[in-house]
Amino acid sequence: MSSPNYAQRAEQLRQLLNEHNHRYYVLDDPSVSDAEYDLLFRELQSLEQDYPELLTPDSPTQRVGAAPSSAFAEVQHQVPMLSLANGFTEAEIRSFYQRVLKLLERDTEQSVELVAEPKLDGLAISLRYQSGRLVRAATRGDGQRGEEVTANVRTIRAIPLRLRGGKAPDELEVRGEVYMPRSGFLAFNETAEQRGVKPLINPRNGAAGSLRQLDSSITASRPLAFYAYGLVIDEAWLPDTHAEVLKQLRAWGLPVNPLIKTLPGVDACFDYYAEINRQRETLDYDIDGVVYKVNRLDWQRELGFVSRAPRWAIAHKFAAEEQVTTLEAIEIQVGRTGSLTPVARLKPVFVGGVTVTNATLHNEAEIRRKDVRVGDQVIVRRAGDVIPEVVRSLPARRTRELPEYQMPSHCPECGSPAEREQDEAALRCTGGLICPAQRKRALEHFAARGAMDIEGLGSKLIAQLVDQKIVHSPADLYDLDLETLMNLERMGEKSAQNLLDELDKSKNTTMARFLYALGVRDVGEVTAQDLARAFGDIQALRDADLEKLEAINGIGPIVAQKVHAFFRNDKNVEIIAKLLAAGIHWPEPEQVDTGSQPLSGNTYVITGTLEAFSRNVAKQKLEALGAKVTGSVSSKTTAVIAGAEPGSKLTKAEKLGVDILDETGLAALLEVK
Ligand code: 5U1
Repeated sequence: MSSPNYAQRAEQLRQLLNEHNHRYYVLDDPSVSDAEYDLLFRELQSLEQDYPELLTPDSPTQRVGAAPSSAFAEVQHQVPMLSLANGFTEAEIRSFYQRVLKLLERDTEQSVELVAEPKLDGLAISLRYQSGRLVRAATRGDGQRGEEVTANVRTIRAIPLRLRGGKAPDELEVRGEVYMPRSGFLAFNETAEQRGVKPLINPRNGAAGSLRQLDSSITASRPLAFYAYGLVIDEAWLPDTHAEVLKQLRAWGLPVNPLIKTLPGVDACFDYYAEINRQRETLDYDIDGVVYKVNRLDWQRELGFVSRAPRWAIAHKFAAEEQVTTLEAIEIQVGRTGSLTPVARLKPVFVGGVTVTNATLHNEAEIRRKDVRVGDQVIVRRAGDVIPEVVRSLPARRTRELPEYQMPSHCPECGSPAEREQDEAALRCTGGLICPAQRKRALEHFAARGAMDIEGLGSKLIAQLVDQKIVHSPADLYDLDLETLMNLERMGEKSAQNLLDELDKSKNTTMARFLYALGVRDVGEVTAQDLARAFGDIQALRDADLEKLEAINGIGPIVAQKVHAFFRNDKNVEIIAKLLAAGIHWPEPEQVDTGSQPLSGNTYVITGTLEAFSRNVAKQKLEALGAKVTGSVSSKTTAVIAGAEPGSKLTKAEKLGVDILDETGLAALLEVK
């Protein structure tokens, strides 16, 4: 063959192999045997070896993996990877649907079409395609930032390296689940021992472990597959419904689960759920429930999100796995904010794919309600990744009288009295930071991944630092030196130096991470981001009064109160000052939206249908001017904006004497700029 002919043959082989992959993974309709596929594959491989100029990055031969990398780079998701709210019962799903109807201001008799999908127990992944080519793959991570696993994902044959159909926009991200088929998992484990490799624990662990290999040739040897379920794309490209998105993904050559179905409303969900549950054992992949999504994308946008979960979707989970075991003891765990949580120490039992030895008992009221006593036979439940819990005891199996469990009157760690705060189920240690357990938990939280991300500062090391009275507060961490660290157990010079380097590295952070790391009660990662975005610097946040805090999107009165109190505590202020003096810093804020904007401090509620734009767009416009837009009317609401056919919010506003604006009023408001 002449050289142009070799080029032609290589292109032909690439197309043939891609076609066979597509038929096998996407259409589930292979047209050649594995041996025939291998023959074509080897022909292309040998051509590329002889004529390296023929090799293209998206050649099917390039799925075999590359040289080991030393670590995964962190990537920021341009659009966060969301999680899903869960429901277990029919009532919970109906209440999700009622909420959707209410937020969309539709009558209870009207319906909203839903798309129902099996919920895979795999690993969420985001695939970026540029000009139709796979350029980046990232894990979900904390939803905001994940790990770059492109080299590994390229080895998964179900994922096209090049989109089919030629009609894709320049930039798009596909969201979906990487999973290990059960058949692949079983086949891998069957020969694992004789190949001298460790068997995989379960398909989910197998998928996660395979994707996190530094050597992608190991990933290539693992049986992984993929189903796409979402798309991040410029809005102009989007069709009207989620069902059409899935159709488009399929047309681009991405595998989409064939069991996905569009349903007319909530009633059909339960038949779908029962049917998928019936099929569950016969599927070649693990699922832990089904997902329902509002089909219309404009309604999805209107419904928006709470925290990190969309209001337009819910996971309907299958009943968790349960087992019976013996409760050997109840121990008390002291949390970061002093909460005393009873923990069951159990005779080891295998539930939901893992061995469980501890399970939460939540609080004293739950122990009474479940009638759980030390020595009892108890039912333990584990659902997905959730912490195992004791469901109830089996009193009929008691062979002797067992005493009721009494919660301690004092903290088992520091001896301070335990108290119950008003309206709270949890008992709390009143020792504050005198309590070594609270101090340890606070330091663990400070060092955690979503917070200051100090690698190497784990709970064992923190325990030593606190017990030896070397570290009292997070600020003391930045005073540590090589000599002090080297005197600790299991600490050589290299690990000590690594920790100092990590501490140094952690000083370059973001305000949101820093705020989250401080461990203010009820301030999770999302709230910390809201606060950071609104204030931009610590001094402005410290100076904020309750009213200003409550005016921030996402901050309610309870959280505002906690934040306010935290910054009025001298000890906290002193620790923050010391941390900042140690060199903790973050980039200058890009945009500060409090106080300085025309509608700052104002709260609006929108009801009914607006003519000029959707409620969601109106909300965005108001927020851009510094206003807060909420879903319920109170005496603090500045005004209710009422469009056509307003809902009960208008009646409530009238009752409370809250101002009411029509669309003209809204237009005037938006012109205040
Ligand atoms: N099938 C399916 N799984 N799953 C998981 N769809 C789906 N959608 C998700 C997640 C977390 O999230 C979107 C609703 C944002």
